[in-house]
Amino acid sequence: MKLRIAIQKSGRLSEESLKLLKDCGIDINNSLNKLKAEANNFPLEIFFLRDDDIPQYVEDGVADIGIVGENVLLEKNKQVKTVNKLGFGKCRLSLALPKDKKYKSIKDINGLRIATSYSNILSSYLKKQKINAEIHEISGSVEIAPGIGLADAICDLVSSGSTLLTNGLKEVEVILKSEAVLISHKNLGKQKNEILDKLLFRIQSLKSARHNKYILLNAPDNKLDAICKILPGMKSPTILPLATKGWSSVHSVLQEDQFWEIIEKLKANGAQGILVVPIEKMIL
Ligand code: PRT
Ligand code: ZN
Repeated sequence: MKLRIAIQKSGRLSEESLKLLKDCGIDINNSLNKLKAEANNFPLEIFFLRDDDIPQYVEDGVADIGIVGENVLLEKNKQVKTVNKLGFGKCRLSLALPKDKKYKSIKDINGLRIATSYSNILSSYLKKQKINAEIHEISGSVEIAPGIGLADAICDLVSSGSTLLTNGLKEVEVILKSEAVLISHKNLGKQKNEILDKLLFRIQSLKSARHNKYILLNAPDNKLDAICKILPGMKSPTILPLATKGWSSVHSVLQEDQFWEIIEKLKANGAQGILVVPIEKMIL
């Protein structure tokens, strides 16, 4: 029994999707082959598809799981389960206007023609906001629509904002924040669920590792109590005596979001020689 995963064939999510599998220790055969590949050391088959098709394939059960942007998932509105957010492919779906057009509130969108590839998401957003606008669905190069007179505004994905800038547009509302997610067919069955659980366990270890750092520091023994109170650690910090009498080395794990705050407190409490190293995998 093999689990079949659909990932984007070539595009913004391809490299990171393959890297995720690789970081999970999954070795993929001939990924250069256009449509399909197999893992050597994990019961996984990989299908390379256009991102737009992935939700449908997973709904139909042609693929068991898939990696796709939340933007595509929401737009396609297929019956699939979202299993996990993956932390890459981050972007937002936004409304943008020509930069010299006045904008105070969403009401200014009333009556405009908006070009987008996301007509479903946009129309439900406009409905919720009680805005009446005309949606022009186009499949690509949305950002040029106002310049050529096709539309007055656009609704498109933004990450750095440079595409908007070079096309003389400004972002006025964020409709959706998106990142890549792992989706699955609604009823995988026992055996496939077991394989998926194995994969999820590995993904979770990578995600925990990404959010944590390993920290090593030296401290005088009389400051150890204070320092241990500052350090959260997975259980409690490891303390090893140094060759220099009266000093110890303290090892622990820190979460990235509290990182600087804790480092400052540690320094203030006599910690020296602080080293911070990335963690590759973290099994909780
Ligand atoms: O061929 P296929 O259909 O598979 O690929 P695609 O061309 O439809 O998709 P692709 O590869 O462009 O994007 C795949 C997914 O990456 C999207 O569905 C999003 O979930 C995610 N993603 C993240 C982005 C961006 N960032 C992004 N910046 N997708 C597209 N863009 C485009 C945007 O459309 C605009 O043209 O990049 C431009 C804006 O970028 P900035 O940096 O200039 O703001
Ligand atoms: Zn696409």
